Amino acid sequence: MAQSKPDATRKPKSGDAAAAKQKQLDTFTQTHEPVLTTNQGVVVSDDHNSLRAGLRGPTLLEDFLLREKLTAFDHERIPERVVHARGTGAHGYFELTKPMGQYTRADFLQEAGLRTPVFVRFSNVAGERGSSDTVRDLRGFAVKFYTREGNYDLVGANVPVFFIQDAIKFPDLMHAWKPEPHHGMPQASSGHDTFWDFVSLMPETTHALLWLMSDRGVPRSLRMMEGFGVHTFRFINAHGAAHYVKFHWKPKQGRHALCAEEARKIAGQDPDFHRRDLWDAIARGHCPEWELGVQMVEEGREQQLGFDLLDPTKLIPEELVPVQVIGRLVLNRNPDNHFAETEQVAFRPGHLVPGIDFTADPLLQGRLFSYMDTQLTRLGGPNSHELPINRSLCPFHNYQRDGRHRSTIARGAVSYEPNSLATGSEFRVDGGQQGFQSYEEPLESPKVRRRSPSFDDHFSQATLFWNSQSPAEKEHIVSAFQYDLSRVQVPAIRQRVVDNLAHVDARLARKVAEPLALAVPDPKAAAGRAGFRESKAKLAIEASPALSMEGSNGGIATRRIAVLAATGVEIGALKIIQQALTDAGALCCVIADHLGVVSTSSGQQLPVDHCFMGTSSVLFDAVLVPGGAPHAEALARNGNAVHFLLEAYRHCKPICLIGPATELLRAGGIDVSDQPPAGVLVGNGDPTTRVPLAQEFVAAIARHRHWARSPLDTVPA
Ligand code: HDE
Repeated sequence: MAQSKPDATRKPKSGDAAAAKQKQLDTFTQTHEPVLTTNQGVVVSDDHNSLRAGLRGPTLLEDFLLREKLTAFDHERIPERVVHARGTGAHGYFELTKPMGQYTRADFLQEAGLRTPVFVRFSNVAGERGSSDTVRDLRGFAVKFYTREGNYDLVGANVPVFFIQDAIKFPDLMHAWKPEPHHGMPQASSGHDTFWDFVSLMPETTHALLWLMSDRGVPRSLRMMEGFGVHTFRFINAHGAAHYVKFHWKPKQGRHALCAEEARKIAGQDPDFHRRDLWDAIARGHCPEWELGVQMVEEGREQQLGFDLLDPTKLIPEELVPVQVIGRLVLNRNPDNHFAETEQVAFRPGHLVPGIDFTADPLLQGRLFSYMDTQLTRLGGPNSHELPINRSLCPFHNYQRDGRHRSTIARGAVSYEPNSLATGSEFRVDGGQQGFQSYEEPLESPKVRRRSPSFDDHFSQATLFWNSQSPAEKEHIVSAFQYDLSRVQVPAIRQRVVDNLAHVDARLARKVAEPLALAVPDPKAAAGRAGFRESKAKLAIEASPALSMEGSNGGIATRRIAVLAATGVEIGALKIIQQALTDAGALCCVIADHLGVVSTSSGQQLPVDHCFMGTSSVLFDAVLVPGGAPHAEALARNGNAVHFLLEAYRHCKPICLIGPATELLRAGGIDVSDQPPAGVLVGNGDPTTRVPLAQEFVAAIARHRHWARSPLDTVPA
């Protein structure tokens, strides 16, 4: 961070004295042992005992060692974020691949190959800081670019639309979603009365609700999520010409989800599942990567889209305006300290660089106020830009002064502009050549507290999203609505939801209503309600394949494969398959009844990574059970092993069984002797089939889940 420039009115060269003091300190530090000290540098001689009046007497108030340590501890916590409290972050870089000078003058978007350092924080919206990673929720996807022209924050999400159109409803949405205020329950869940009460009375939430209830709400990994800037922004080039722009992050790892039931179980088994996954991948050198894509619309052409670009409940279908890839984001370094970096990072949609500007999206406009405002409380004042994680890498200097936690020492008498006293060293205001300039948008209209009728269409894009899902994805949406609504106590709320859904798709509404003891969904009932606005909007296209995650394949690197083993396991086929999996970057873990080793059929010792007691199939992407009669019989008699496999089966994971290992599935009532179900591979132990089987297994894992498996309701897991 730049210090203030030296002031010409200052007489003694105190900078030299400061440098000399620093040098003295450095020499002192280098020549001293790294011993435990107080914050004042006093060496601590005993860190186990407080100062007492006698061996068995009371503690003395004068014990400044004890008081300093306890005080620091007592104040370790700062208020958590009011939303997006639970998060995890990583460092990396953004590399431009396509120069964008024609559209924007932003410096970091000019030169192909230029790398800009970034810090990214992923977050859950509703849960508190100690809640679980995998609960159904939207995810924040916030990127801070430390550009040469200052920090640029793209504070986005893993869905391209939001629930509400106007910032004035944000506190209501979040009050309804977060734990109910009288008893503080439920934690981090949308499945409760106040959430569904609010959203059912606000039909503009319908499109985002479909995204939340879809597989997007339960990502397999933060690394396997798309990201979106949500709002429409502007690119402005050096001539002042503007294009509307929407931002997309496309994961190289593919787009994948958990099963809803699996996500709920993981929440108990490993509440840190997503943050652990991100941390481990980076630590093992599998650096996650996303492409940055932009959809650009010329000023004036927005009228032809059939919806309002300023409405944050709408997306631009990629089939109407293609996404152009302009760069890549790579996360390659875990934070050194969760608090100092991930917790103290402060993102603001208002952090812009020249060449990028806002639009009048009324949700975005509200965000421009809210972030700085909340950070004043959370980070304790107006100086959070001085925290190392928030500091711009380029110099910054101005006449802002003082305030809590100010650490820059500003020198001299001058703290105002214009001035004549800091001659030769004043911070001159750039005449506009390099500086940020707002887009000169013509505005001439009356002041109103009303919405534009172009915001009235609440359903057509929800229908587009529904139409674009695969049959399995549609089933998941239906059951997610059913799960949440089955937890809603007031029947009238449930009824309102399905009546609204009838405006999206009649079949969707009927299917959701089926097990919920509701009347047949009635679109007319919804249309008659206060706040409901009819719209005659028509879909420009019937379906948008880009909105489905089905078929997305990012390879199997970092996938976790469970290998179940007991005494007598044959390792011939196991070794070949394990090698193929490891070569493709997957991680194989041997799981047995006990830790230590398992004796193989050839008398070797197979090291065990986990025992059944300490892990669960929901923490793995696929299961392999090698051959060997005594081993298969022992596993088939072991309830934990059978449950492990059945659960993986129920969650549609790839399974590879060799020889007698099929007995394990049979023990759970699933016979694979005729036609193995989708994603279940059966090897006969013949050595010539090992390599093709290994390849098939790799391909099955890359396809992620095999939803065509049914019936699943009868599987006892
Ligand atoms: Fe936020 N949002 N938000 N939001 N938001 C916050 O700022 C807010 C919205 C998003 O990792 C808060 O510093 C309002 C949309 C992310 O630190 C708060 C409105 C999108 C993060 C806030 C919105 C987001 C936040 C809480 C409606 C997707 C976490 C702590 C006008 C594009 C950033 C903080 C991080 C955080 C307000 C709507 C994304 C309270 C008023 C839409 C990723 O200021």
